[in-house]
Amino acid sequence: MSYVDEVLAAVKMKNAHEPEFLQAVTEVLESIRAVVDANEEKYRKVALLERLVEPDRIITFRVPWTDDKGEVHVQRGYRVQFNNAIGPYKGGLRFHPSVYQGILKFLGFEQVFKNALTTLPIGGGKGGSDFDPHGKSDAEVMRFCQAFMTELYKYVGADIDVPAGDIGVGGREVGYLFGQYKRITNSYEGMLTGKGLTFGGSLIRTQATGYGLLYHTEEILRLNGQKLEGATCVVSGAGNVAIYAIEKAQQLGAKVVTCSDSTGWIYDPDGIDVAVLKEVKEVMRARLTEYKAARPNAEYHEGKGVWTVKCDYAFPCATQNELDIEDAKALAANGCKGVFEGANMPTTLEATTYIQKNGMLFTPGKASNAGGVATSALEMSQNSERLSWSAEEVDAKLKSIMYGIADTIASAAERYGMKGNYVAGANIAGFEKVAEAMIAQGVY
Ligand code: NDP
Ligand code: 2IT
Repeated sequence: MSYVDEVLAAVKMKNAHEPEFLQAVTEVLESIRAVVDANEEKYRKVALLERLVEPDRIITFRVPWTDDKGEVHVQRGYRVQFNNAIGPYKGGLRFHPSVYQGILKFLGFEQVFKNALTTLPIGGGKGGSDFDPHGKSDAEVMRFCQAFMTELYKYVGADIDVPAGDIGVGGREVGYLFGQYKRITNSYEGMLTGKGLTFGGSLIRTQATGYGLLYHTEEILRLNGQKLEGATCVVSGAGNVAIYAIEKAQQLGAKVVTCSDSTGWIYDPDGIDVAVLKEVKEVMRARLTEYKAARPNAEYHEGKGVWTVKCDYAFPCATQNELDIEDAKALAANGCKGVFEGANMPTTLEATTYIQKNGMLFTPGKASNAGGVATSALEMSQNSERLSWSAEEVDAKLKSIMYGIADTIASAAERYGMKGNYVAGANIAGFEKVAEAMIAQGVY
């Protein structure tokens, strides 16, 4: 049996109850087969793959918090410190009722390769809780964040592990988490990113994942003789990534006609009004029915449906496995020419294969959504030198990193005879860097 198949079989046996983690590992190991085969002896000798698929450690803890009525609730908190071969653990915190160890292991594993692709010195980690921020008051969210950090502070630090936001964790939550860390440790350090601009945050971090996704797309389209200008696009999600992806797509001359949240979706034939969307989601924290109320020409539909809308390019920006084989077929039937992942693993393995086989461009989240964590690393640099850079400077660095990632994954795929297979290109390029660092540092 090949080394990849042996390790995959063991991973499947040991993690049978974590389907998302198995999905992420399967995608990576399958696509680095050629590299592993060419270096089998070297990698086997140090059990490289076995170490790569096992997190350095997983911390889980109890998070008790009190609601506004005085009732006490208990949530689970986690931090998965996956791999620090190339820098301190780095990756977001997710607060969502679906969070369990398997989701955070998949996200932490993806983060290792994504962070390697940024070219910046950051390892991979992820954390979060099954806490649901929907419908909670600010005071409840604050008490939850304080309780969460009261345990997490023991394991994080500017040179150890630097969390940030993800689903359900934005500027408000990062602020409360940072405040509690500072209070408990009596120190002021950049141990979190996505901070407010008055206390060490970086300009452009809020926009970075969405903007970065579009810079990346621009470059991939350029390599393939296509362009965004004049294109019709569909976006899913209505959170941090989706909002700034829509904003940048429109700045680059595309028309975005959809967005969605966990209860329904919007089709706006005139193009999504980003100012209205920001008001509904960032200020009111309301449902998309409020968007429809403000834009009578738009349609609101319950449930899922974004991928049935005719488009040139599609950007899944909500959550994992939101684009399945039926959705991929609908996109193909409607003439869609490319899918660029803003979320982490939003496309199922089956849908990814279908998209690639049907001549559409496809880039995986670990490459196309890396702008968020890259800008987090720029925030860490600014914190370390106790300076802050202008928006223009950060945006220029973000753009150059995203163009660079597009070029890197394109050339890695070509090097192994898989031109245009950006999934393979991203996994190979990320893996090569992490593997070299792990081998150089000895068995641990
Ligand atoms: P937000 O919490 O800001 O927004 C998430 C959006 O997706 C919301 O519109 C939410 O709807 C919707 N959503 C979440 N879960 C589901 C679900 N199970 N079914 C349907 N819709 C859902 O998160 P982000 O925008 O930050 O994250 C979106 C994706 O991008 C995630 O996969 C995340 O891991 C990834 N990502 C985020 C980065 C960042 O910097 N924030 C960086 C790189 C990747 P509702 O409001 O109804 O819950
Ligand atoms: O998935 C991701 O890359 C993020 N949620 C951002 C992580 C970060 O540390 O900025």
